[in-house]
Amino acid sequence: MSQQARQAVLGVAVIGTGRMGADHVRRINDVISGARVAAVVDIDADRAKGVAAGIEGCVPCTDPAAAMARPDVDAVLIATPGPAHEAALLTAFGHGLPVLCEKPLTPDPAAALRVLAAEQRLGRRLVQVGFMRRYDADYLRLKSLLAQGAYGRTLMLRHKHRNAATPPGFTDAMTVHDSLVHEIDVTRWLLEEEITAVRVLRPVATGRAPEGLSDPQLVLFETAAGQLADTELFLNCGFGYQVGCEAVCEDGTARIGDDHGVFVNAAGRWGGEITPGFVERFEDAYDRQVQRWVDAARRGEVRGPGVWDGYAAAAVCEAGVRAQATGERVAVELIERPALYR
Ligand code: ISE
Repeated sequence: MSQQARQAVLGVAVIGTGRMGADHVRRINDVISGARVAAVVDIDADRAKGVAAGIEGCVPCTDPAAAMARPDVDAVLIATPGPAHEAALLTAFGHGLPVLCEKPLTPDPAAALRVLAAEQRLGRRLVQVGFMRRYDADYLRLKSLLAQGAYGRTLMLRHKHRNAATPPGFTDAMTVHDSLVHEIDVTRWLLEEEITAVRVLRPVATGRAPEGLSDPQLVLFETAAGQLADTELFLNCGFGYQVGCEAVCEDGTARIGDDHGVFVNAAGRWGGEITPGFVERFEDAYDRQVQRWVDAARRGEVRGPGVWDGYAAAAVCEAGVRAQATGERVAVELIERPALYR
């Protein structure tokens, strides 16, 4: 990117216009500053045209490579399903474009390692991975408390991750790759330690879970420093969206994620509303994530969770899926962290 382009509005190609892709197009267009949607890509040409319509100067494409080759494209936001990420990332690397890649970086560690090797060959970081909880105000507060050692050393994390219902076709492996992956990232980020082993326990399934899906599940991570982090993963709880975390430290505990919306007293009762879904719960975090990415890209920098974090998450997911299938404690295998990511 030239110095001139750095100061100008960033032209973004959004690859994939499904639920998250379309939401990011809206965000870049209506919410954040310093960027415009220069191109949208979808294998469904009509869908791409529909999303591009009404956005000044936005070109609809069906081929990611064609969009990335456009002279008005300065950066790429990848929001296709995970298996398509590797090819799009490598194409972006070929053009030297900064990327915001929705999670997962890749579905498996072998593909993540190929991306890691390609980025190392470039010798600089180009990718921010869409682990949006790192931009959520509550998680940021908890991170800062733990980093300051406000309550002494952190011994355990107790996560809860509840969704009202899973979308059709959701599998046991997806409970790890799509949902638990957030606790994997947040655990590594909050504790600044790698996860070394995973165990998964499966109690009797809720009647709300589709046939064959293990729900709820209780997951236990061990870290390199000997801390434990457990997660209640309950993806068909029926009543709404609840994500939270309690850090158990030597001199106290700190908890985030209780709903803090409007509190009502009426008709002899008190109460409030439960957030319906992750788009609403993490709206501000998504906005902040994309704004930070745009700001950094305009300065010619890449910040935030990167390819190493995406690779480490994929390695823990692989262990998690094996732990689910075997009921055993499964050790996580990681390569040594390369200098680019230290
Ligand atoms: C979804 O893909 C997300 O990223 C949400 O944050 C998570 O709560 C949900 O379980 C996933 O399916």
